[in-house]
Amino acid sequence: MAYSYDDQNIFAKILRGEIPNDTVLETEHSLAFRDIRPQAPTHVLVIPKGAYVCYDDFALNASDAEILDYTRAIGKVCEMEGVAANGFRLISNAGEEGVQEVPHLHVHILAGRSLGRMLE
Ligand code: D5M
Repeated sequence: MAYSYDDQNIFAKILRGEIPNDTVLETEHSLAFRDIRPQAPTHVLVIPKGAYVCYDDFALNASDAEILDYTRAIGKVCEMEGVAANGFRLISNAGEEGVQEVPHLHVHILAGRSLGRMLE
């Protein structure tokens, strides 16, 4: 599916420096910052700097360098936040039924409390 990217979305504005964010990590192709409505003691969003709407858009259209950088950035934030010891959850909502609020790819890193079962 071909996605059209809305460059007025809030994460595009964060990437352009138009609104502030609580940065955790910045790499060549990725930015990680704390979620404004945290659902757990650790709640970090990791986004690619490129204009990708959601995971499949990114995975199919980004360069190898962007994909490697983004994958590693998620791992690095997990390491920096020390979430491996007690566990964590990665979530990436997409589209209407996935209830994606911001149409720029983001992975949520959630940790610091028991997150409950999502799938049966
Ligand atoms: O989740 C989008 C997430 O983005 C949601 O958890 C709130 C967060 N959000 C929205 N605006 C901001 C700003 N300005 N800074 C940090 N976090 C923000 P979704 O997966 O799209 O439903």
